[in-house]
Amino acid sequence: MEELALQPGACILRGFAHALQAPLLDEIPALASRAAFRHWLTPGGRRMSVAMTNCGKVGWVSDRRGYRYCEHDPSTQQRWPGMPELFLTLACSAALRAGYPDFDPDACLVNRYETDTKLSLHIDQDERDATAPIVSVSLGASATFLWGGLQRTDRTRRWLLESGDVVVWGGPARFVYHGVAPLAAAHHPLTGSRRFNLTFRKAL
Ligand code: MD3
Ligand code: FE
Repeated sequence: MEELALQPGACILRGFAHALQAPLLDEIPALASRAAFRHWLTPGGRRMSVAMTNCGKVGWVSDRRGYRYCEHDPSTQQRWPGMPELFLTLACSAALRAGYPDFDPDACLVNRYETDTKLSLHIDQDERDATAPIVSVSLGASATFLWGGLQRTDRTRRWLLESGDVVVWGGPARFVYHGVAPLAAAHHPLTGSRRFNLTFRKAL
């Protein structure tokens, strides 16, 4: 397995989840049947093109009031589905491999991309514990990941993320601007034209 240091604190574990692609994807329909994918509104009132759901103790939500983590799904008032054991094991083993032996994620954001779906440049700053890393797992169609600097205006580099790639971001890389370029039309044997991304966070 190839391990690439993007910058201090960030590394790509290429193919780290290669053998788990199908079992990880198999968990998603059961999660989505309890907490459906939806397009959140940004605080500015725009509908996000990425469809999202969550599992774990808390889930990331967005509406006109802002971004935050909630224990309940606002569309059903139910708790989010629990994090599947396989998700947790994978996230913790990737974090360990990247130098974070004590990762204890309580939130997993599940992102779904279709052709042309994008995620604009942003930083993840709604989590309480800035010392915990974020672990991201790419599944299905490949995407061009945009990775910038600590300022929104810093130049961005592009990186192709393929199914089974895992990225761990922490330390000095924790608050870098990042995003995803519009998804190209593609065909993946397990997901068709779709891409899924799991991001594991310590939110509380
Ligand atoms: C760098 N997701 O959910 S994963 C997100 O592919 C998000 O769905 C993208 O950005 C996706 O917030 C990118 C890679 C990633 C995730 C979190 C990060 C990179 C990060 C947090 C800090 C720095
Ligand atoms: Fe992000």
